[in-house]
Parts: sequence; C-alpha cells; structure tokens
Amino acid sequence: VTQSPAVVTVGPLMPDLVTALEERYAACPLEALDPTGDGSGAGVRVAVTTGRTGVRADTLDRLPDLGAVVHFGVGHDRTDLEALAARGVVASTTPDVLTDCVADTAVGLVIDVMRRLSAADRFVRRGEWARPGGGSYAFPLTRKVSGARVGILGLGRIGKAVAVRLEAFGCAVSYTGSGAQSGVDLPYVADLAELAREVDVLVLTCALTDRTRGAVDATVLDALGPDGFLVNVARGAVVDEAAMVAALEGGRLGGAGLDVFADEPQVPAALLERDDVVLLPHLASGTVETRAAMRDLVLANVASFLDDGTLVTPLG
Ligand code: 8YV
Repeated sequence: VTQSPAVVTVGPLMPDLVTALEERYAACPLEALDPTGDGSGAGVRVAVTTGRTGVRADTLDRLPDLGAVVHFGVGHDRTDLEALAARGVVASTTPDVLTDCVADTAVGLVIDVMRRLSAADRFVRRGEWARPGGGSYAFPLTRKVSGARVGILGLGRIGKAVAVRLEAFGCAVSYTGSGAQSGVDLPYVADLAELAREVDVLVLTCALTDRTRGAVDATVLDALGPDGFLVNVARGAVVDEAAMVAALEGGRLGGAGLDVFADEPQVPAALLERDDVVLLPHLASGTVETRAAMRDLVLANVASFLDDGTLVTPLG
C-alpha cells in the first residue's frame, strides 16, 4: 500500500493551485487515492476544494485522519459543516480577497441588464444598427442606473461593497437579511417581497443556506415586477429558476443579470434566446489578481494547518 499524501484535492481546482499543491505536498485528487475504498485515504489531513464541489459526509468516511477542509472561494454550501463539526474537522474559506471583484461584477450586471449592453452588442454584431431603416433609434430605450433604487439580499462583505459602489451612482440602497445590522446606515426591510416591491433592482449577495434556498420565489419576482431587475452573484439556488423563467416569459420581470445558476454549467434553455437577461459563466471572482490572492490564501491555510493545526481564515 502506497502512503497517502497529506493533502488531497476534491473537485476541479485552478491549474496553478493544483501545481503548487503537487509540488509542496505531492497532493493528488481524491479519486486517485482510494479507488477500492479500502481505507487508503488514511493519512490525508487536508482536503482542498471549491464552493462548487465541497466535501460531504461520504467523503469524510473515506478520510479518517482529515483535520481541515480548505475552500478556494467564500461559498461553502456544498460542504456538510455539521458532519465536519461532528468529527472535529475545521474549515476555511477565502474571504475579503474576492470582495472587490465580485462586487464589481454585480455592478457590471446591474448596468448591463438595465442598459442592455450585451444585447446592444449583439444588435451591432448582427448588423442591425447599419441596416437601412435602422439607425440610432432602432435599439430600444433602456433604464437609468444612476439614482435607481437598489435592494440587497445579504449585506455581508460583498453586499456592503456593492452598496458602496452603487451609492456612488446616486442609488438609494436598502437591504434585507437575517436582521438589521448595527452600524449600518442603510434602511433595513425585514420582508424580502416588500423590499422587492420597493426597488428597481434586487441584488443577491447572500450565502446559500436553508433560509435563502429558493427565497427569490414567484411572489418576490412578481413584487419586483415588469420594471424590476434581478442580479445574482450569490448562488443559483437562491432563486426559483423555473419561476424566474416563467416571470420573464410572462413579461412580469424586467430582466435578470446572472453569474450563477442552480445546475451549473447548465443554463435554462429558455434564457439563451432572451435579450432581457445577461448570462455569465460564474466568473465574478475570476480576475488574475483575485484568483492569485485566493490561491495564496488557500496555500497559507494549508501550510498553517499542517504546521500547527490552525487556519488563517477559519469559518465560524
Ligand atoms: C469561485 C465562488 O469561483 O467564492 C465563491 O463562493 O463561487 C467563486 O469565488 C469558486 O469558489 C471557484 O470555483
């Protein structure tokens, strides 16, 4: 029986992170470890994963010596934290380093979906601008971003960074979540549907939890209404996707800017043909600068845990 490495990877990771983990710890993918389930996962102390894969209880069964789950990203909804806690396994994420880029992307989606920039780009590429009878009035009018009323679901680090940015656009920002936050000078609206009714655009920056799963349902979408827009940089499952498609098709929702989907990389087919949606491939944290910082923080967490059993950015 060959000796297991101290570190395994669970799910796809950024290539230069994989290389660093291989070089430093001879890390290998979980699947390469224990093909027969005979316990050869013994000796593994750290599992490195992303919010898209996570570590579930059945994986823990295969790694009896696991002490830490290190996430590349802030989302950890696919990791079974209760099962981890029951075994004394700790977990880390990469907070702060991705806040700017995710907030930038949320603002980009707000502008894109309200001003229809991506749709206008397709209009130009199709040659419709230059078409006889086309001209500058052929593309439909859009909605004004500056001064718009913005609601934020989940005013954590990222939600606050979105608020700061949109306040610079003269937007009136209010928020909802698990309670009004002390020290926050923005109106808190306890009920999500009520918030949706009051705003022009609802931005989702919350964690996916039992409380937020499916929270943006038909009632909330109808409250947002035909002149309202939804922007999601959180998790696809926060939205009832079928209800969102139905609302768009029924002309009951103005548009949606989406970086995340319930079943990535699948995107509901009905959305692909629509110009009132902006569809991104879960890229919000995906800049050279931020991904390098996330990689370095993952490596720092792994090194720290193997060194003295502590994490640099522990959860909870
Ligand atoms: C990453 C994310 O793209 O931080 C998160 O929760 O979803 C993103 O930053 C992802 O974790 C990497 O796959």
